[in-house]
Amino acid sequence: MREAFTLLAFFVMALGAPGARAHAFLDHANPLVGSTVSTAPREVSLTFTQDLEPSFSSVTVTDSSGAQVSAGKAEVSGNTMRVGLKALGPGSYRVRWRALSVDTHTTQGSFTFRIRK
Ligand SMILES: [Cu+2]
Repeated sequence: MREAFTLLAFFVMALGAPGARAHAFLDHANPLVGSTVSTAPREVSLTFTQDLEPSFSSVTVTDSSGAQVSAGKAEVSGNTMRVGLKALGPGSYRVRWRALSVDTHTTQGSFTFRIRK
């Protein structure tokens, strides 16, 4: 019984701890982070661990020369953010994202993917 109470107290603390699971981190991406794909993707889509605030979340994609290849504005829906891409050739591309989660914390990061020749 004593153990059960200790365990319960631990769970309550874990659930109540602010910030413990509170930031929007990148959960997964398509194309996958660091991947090499053989077909040029038409969009990049990012899924986060928390819902995003659309007005302050963004994603841009650049080629190896730094030129922007994302087309238009990022579209946010729930915990997913996507952006269209121009027609891409073989090469390395960098995705940079910035996310404001509904708990008002900002996170940002970047990763690359490659399109095979
Ligand atoms: Cu947070």
